[in-house]
Amino acid sequence: MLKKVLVANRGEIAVRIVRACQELGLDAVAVYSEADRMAPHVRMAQEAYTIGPAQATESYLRGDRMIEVAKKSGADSIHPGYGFLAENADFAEAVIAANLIWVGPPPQAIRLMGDKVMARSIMAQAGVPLVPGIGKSGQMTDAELLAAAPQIGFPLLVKAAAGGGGKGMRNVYRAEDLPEAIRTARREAQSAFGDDRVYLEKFIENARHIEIQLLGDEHGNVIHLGERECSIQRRHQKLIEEAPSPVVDEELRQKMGAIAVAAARSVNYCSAGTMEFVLDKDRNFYFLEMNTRLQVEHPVTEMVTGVDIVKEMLRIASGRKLRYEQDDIRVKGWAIECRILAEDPRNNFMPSIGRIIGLTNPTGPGVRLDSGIYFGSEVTPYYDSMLAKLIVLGETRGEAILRMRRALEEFRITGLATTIPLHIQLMNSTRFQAGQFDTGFLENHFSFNQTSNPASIRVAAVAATLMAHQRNQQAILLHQGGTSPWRLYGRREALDRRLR
Ligand code: MV4
Repeated sequence: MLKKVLVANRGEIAVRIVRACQELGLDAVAVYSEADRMAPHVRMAQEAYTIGPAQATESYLRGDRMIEVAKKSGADSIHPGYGFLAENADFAEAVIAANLIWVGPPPQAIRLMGDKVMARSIMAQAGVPLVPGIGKSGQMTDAELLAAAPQIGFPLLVKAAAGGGGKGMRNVYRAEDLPEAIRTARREAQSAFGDDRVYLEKFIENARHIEIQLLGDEHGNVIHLGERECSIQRRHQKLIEEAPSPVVDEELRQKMGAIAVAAARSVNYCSAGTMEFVLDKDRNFYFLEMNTRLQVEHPVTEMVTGVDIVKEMLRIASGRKLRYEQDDIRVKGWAIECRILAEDPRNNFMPSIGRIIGLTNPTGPGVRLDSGIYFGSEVTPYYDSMLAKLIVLGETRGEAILRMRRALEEFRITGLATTIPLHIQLMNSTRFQAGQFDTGFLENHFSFNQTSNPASIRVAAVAATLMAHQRNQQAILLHQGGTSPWRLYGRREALDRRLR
């Protein structure tokens, strides 16, 4: 078994990995940038080492420093978490070359799946249904792409071969717009990935985004842990995930799961991985891409299956066999995750930065909080805006929604704007409650309305009444008239803003 794991990450996921190490009796080594000296992952690990300035390129993206610290600290392994170095095949190879254990999939699997055109052809070989499309591993010229487009038909998507997660993606509804879309997609892909290869896919409109969690060991065993529904997102940033999906029944789950498992086996996949699919209105599913890492939303799967995915990754990296066979896996209950972001839903999701000057964390039955913040912590612009993930488990989807709403109302973060009010409104929305949404829901069918929280409206009404009374008293004392309704309205607005 591993003995000492370097956690090459920060924030909530670093905390999550340290916790898994602790439960397995492993020592955890934290690394931190100058902005993260006091961070929770630093305090929770057995040892911590500074790795450089706040900018990620000078710290959390420095693979050489990670390996250096692993050697210096006597760690035998590195867990990359998600983001940063997690899907960097060169880094994974360097870790292995340094005689350390890489807690993740084989570097070659990362490399193959990182090339989305390659991933398509491997999946096709394994019998996975693909969105109709066109692309080859080498460079395709603009002329070849334009010639292929009519076979696919419109609308279609121009996607970057080196992309993923929607980066460098362009929708095209008319043939005459294709040349320009190819040019901009190439330009974007070149600057983001240093690779301007693009390919075309039929655009499945009003789709749902469903993904299958996989686990494989080094002995050829691969299982799936069912699906996650990830359709509630904004600009390819997921905001809410749930497991199971309201539109996937046991039959479809087994069908998608079996296909995902067969595909993973065909590439000797091991560790944790996820196959992403789009599901169309008729519940046909098509492969999108494979993520060769632990995902942000893994907790919802943990909650409904009881499998600790991070501990399982650490065991698998130690060469152990999977502790589960497919028949051991049952989906029980309903889990929902809200990503709590330091972004202002009232102000076009502008990032909010500052110090957390008040913090009440939600607790109670069925509530899990994976958080990277603490009272007094500074939220800086250096890293992504996710502060915490609030996860609930209910017996039914209805119970999970009510529980999430309750937990969101308990959750008080003062000092910066967060997405908590937006999440409360989503939990109250009838479309969400009915499970009637697709990937366009948040941007097309939902508008954030800041006065939707009944509790704070009541608080504001009481406060405004008290204030009006006080002002009247003052007015009487000063022999002035009553408070102007306009002033009262302004005060109420200001109070409302302060309270929320
Ligand atoms: C698609 C698609 C529909 N048709 N591909 C987005 C992220 C990346 N993993 C691939 N994505 C998609 N690829 C085809 N052929 C729908 C998505 C998609 C999406 C598209 C527009 C707006 C929001 C979206 C959310 C999830 C997935």
